[in-house]
Amino acid sequence: NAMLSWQRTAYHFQPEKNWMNDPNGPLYHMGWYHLFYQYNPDSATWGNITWGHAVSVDLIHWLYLPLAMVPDQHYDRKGVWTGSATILPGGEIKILYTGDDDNSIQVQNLAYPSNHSDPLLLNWTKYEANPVMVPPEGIGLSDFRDPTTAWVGPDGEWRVIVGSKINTTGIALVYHTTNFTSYELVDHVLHSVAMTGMWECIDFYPVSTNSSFGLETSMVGPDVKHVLKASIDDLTKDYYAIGTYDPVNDTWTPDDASMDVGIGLKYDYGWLYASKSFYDPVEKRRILWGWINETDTEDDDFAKGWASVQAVPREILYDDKTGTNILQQPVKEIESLRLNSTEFEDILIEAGSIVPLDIGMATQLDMFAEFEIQGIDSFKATAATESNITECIYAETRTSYGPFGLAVLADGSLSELTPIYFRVVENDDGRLKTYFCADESRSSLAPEVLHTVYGSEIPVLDGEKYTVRILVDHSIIESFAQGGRRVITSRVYPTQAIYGAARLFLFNNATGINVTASIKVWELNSAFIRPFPLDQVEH
Ligand code: DQQ
Repeated sequence: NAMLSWQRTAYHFQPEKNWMNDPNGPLYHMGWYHLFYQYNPDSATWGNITWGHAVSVDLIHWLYLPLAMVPDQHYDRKGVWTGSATILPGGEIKILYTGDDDNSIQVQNLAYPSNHSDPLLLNWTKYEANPVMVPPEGIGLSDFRDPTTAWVGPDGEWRVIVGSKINTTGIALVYHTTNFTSYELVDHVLHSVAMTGMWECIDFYPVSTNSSFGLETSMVGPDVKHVLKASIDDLTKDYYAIGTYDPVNDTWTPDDASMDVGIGLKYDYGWLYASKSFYDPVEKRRILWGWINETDTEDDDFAKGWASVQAVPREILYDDKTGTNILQQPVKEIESLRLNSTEFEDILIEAGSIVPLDIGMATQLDMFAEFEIQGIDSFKATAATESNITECIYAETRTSYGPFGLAVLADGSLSELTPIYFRVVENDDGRLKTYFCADESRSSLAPEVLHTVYGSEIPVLDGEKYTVRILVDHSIIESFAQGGRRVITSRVYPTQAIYGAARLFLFNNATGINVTASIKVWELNSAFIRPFPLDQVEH
């Protein structure tokens, strides 16, 4: 349906057509970044799941390759589900993935490249004696999936985690292996959290507390903490916590039990699910992939002929300023798409005003904005306490200190707009706290798509301005506040704010304060995402 073609993105990874979900087995090999993904080659809805495959030299421009794995064995006939890659010290690649078998039992399978010296890794061999793990006693036959990247422990054995649940408690089962073909279940879980339900797509990795490099998955040490992430099936959200890993006993303890996995922080307060990270040995960084699911209807997806995109890959770091969260930033390579830029300095946005920014094309943007509240100290004494208006509200709701921020993918008459904003609230003790929000209630005139307000409280430290980096790509808005302490991905479906009609505005809906903003906006080029010309090259 050409009527919906403007929703296609220009620099996000998505297949040419049909359905995609989780990113799988990201890895770097012989000059190429490889991305695999859950893919239905036949339709724009979930089903018949295979592993799609694409490669890139820079994480931005992608070449589609033939399907890497299809459901063709008794142990994966109902679907080649999510899995991860492990690169052994000698460079050998092992993939563990979940197969939905002939009897709809979830089992873990091993696969490896048929030819390691092929940079494109075109052909994959499934291990002849698959499956290598079956649901252990006490685990539901359909509650056992998504093996992680393996890491090696102090005893030289490899560890792999598989997500599951027992009743309503989400759990991470740990297995040991020395050869990737036989596995021993550890007699206790790595971690569990009551009432969080099935844990899908677990990710477990170290972060450095004293450097700005990412860490290889097996790294442990004094300046290392470990992030545990679970995709909470019941909520369709990726939750993480920072904690300490004991590599001898294979247990992990969150720094703050009240912010444990599934009840504390989310990677993304909008739409991002089933994410997976990998270590990039070239740039010594940890990169996160995540699936941005649709929030329109299945009929809309059939009309478009495709569903879902992958988020722009993000670099992950520990936030040593707060010590309580990770930071996520789009990989630096995205900057190679920047075209002309426009800069606005110290723009006054008076209480109750909206300021258009004359930037030309506004459907493919990268921007960085800083906001400062004017005279907050003198105002504070008289402001009414509004902390009972919780969290994120409609952007047009006026309160003492906001909302203020940017309205993106807006049309000139503001019939459609997506406000990305901050809102400051005075606590009972007189201290300020900040919310970071995205209001999708007016993103689209289409009635059938989701219209929700998302967001979270966000740490803003003494002396910091309110800062946000925003990427806009036709129907996706990814917003990273305070250096990536909180992220919101908005999946929006404008019908008016499209092509040349899309605009960008600053706004301040506070009743009591003026705000100044400085903002730099870059137009972004489109990325090349197309089939690999396999017939034209030798590989
Ligand atoms: N998607 C896969 C599963 C995983 C789920 C199936 C998460 O392996 O648990 O497509 O989105």
